[in-house]
Amino acid sequence: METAEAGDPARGHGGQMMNAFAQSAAASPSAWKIDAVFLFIAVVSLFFFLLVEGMLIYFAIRYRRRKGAEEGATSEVRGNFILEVVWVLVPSLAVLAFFIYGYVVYRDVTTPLPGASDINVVTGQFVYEFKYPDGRAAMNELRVPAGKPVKLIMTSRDVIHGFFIPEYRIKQDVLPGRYTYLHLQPDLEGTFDIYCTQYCGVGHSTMRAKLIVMPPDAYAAWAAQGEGAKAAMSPPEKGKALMEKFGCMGCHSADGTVKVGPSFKGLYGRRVELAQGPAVMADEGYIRESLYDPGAKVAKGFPNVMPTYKGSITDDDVAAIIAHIKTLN
Ligand code: HEC
Ligand SMILES: [Cu+2]
Repeated sequence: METAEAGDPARGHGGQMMNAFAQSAAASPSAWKIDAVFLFIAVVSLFFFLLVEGMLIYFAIRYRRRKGAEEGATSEVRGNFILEVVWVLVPSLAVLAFFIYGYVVYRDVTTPLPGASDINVVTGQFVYEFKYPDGRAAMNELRVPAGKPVKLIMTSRDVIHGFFIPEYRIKQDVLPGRYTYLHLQPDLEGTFDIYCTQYCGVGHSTMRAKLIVMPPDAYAAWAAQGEGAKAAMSPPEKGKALMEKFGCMGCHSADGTVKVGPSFKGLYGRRVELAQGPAVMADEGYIRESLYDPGAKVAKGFPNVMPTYKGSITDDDVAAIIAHIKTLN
């Protein structure tokens, strides 16, 4: 397998542009998909630019005022129905094609990849913290095995940050108080830059991280070696302990039994019918909201009696609780 190094001097120069396109295309499918939309829009726009400007210049020269020419020697054109229909229809169709193609690719790169492993990302001024399901954690270094899709579940503990992997052409804001996602398909081994794209304070320009795509066996060795360094409890274990401590299991169950509230068994990813309004998907954002603002979306058929845990359960602990609920599927 090929490898890439971020900041490689052979890339990024104008003459190497096609090379850089090829390199990114190999890095992740999202890169060539987004490049293809960009190139399509650029080529169609270039065609119309040359057509319109070319005709402008041609007519300006062809029909310029000549010395000694009689006034009114040029025929007076008052309109042309067919031409007008064509110049309204053709650009409209082109713009519609940009929209449809762009939307299809957008939907594609924002759809979860089958078999992806979850990694939690917490941003803060001015660092990225990566948390793996088994309890490993790392600052500013996201290590993943090549060829295996990854789902990043991101939130911020202070202000809005960005998460941009230029090589993959994908970017997502990271917000305090809610979860946003990025779906990675790391195909090419190597090191790639991650940048913050929101002006988040004085240290913004130093807010960078590295995506390190490793050969699967080297990744496994790295993960095993991190075993000793990781926290005493993995997030799901911590989540389970917290839920016992906060008395959640008095109203909820892990085995499908309905008590005062719904069971957590199979909750994650399920469609939840609500007492008010349409059904929602039980994702990270829904579970978090259930804890902080339980009355906002009340599950159908249940009383609105769950207390709020805002102020008593931190964002880190919410992530652990979510991790535990996921294990009950
Ligand atoms: C006093 C009983 C009670 C306690 C304690 C309680 N809940 Fe709830 N919970 C409910 C009820 C009733 C509902 C359904 C109504 C609603 O959506 O608000 C619910 C809904 C939920 C939902 C949405 C489930 C779904 O199927 O839509 C989640 C997630 C949740 N609770 C998590 C927790 C967690 C985690 C704790 C502990 C930190 C907890 N609850 C403590 C009663 C409780
Ligand atoms: Cu930032």
